[in-house]
Amino acid sequence: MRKLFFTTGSPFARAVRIVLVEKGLEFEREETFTTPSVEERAKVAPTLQVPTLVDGSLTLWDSAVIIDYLMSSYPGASAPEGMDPLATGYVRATESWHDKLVLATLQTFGVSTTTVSQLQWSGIRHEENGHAARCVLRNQHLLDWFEAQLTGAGGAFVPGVISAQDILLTCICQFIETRPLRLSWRAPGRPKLASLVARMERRPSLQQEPALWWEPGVTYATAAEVEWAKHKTIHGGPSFSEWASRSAS
Ligand SMILES: N[C@@H](CCC(=O)N[C@@H](CS)C(=O)NCC(=O)O)C(=O)O
Repeated sequence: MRKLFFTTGSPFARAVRIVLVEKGLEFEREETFTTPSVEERAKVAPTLQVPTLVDGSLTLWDSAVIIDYLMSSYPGASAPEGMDPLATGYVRATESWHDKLVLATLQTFGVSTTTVSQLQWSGIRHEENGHAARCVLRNQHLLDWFEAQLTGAGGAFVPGVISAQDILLTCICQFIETRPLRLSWRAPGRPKLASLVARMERRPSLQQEPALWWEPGVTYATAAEVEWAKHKTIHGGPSFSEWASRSAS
């Protein structure tokens, strides 16, 4: 049986979980809520990071490699009724450099975002730290660039299908939205991005594998964030942005 090692909140792992569901592939969940010891993690990947997929004799880490592997190795499953099918490949043969550039830039967006989150765990708020503040600014430049790459009013990286790029961008945007990071991906100048996320949210695979919230040992929280966290569980409860807008009105 194939097995996925992942941490509950990871947007990278969520993209992999969604591709597994889209492909109709069963998998065993090796999920951790807290950060295991270096020794434990080193058994799973030399990066000390997950997701890692074990499929038969193959062990792969890094979401980009895993998603490429899944999309290239397994036949497509039928799309949910009335919805676009999953793309047949990780990148298009005719647009491979552009598609790879978008995927690499999405990785940078994911790392920039999880860095802000990881620093918060350690009590370092982006408002008070030069590196984290630069990650926040980088994100705004990246989001504008992604908006420019999306095509059609509905917003898609690859017309007519759900691509790995669509999945990754949605996972990172929803990661931002479900946490008290004081970040935003929404802006009036990004209508295609808003359409993409809204469309993806309706897809059964994203609902089956929701954005999960878990941050071990949070030390940074404001009173509002602590109050919000009381209503939040790993598998449910309001996102921070929903909570903040409800409390403001
Ligand atoms: N480039 C990697 C990033 C994976 C990653 O950052 N994983 C985080 C969870 S979101 C992790 O395992 N962090 C633990 C650590 O860095 O020690 C991928 O796409 O899989």
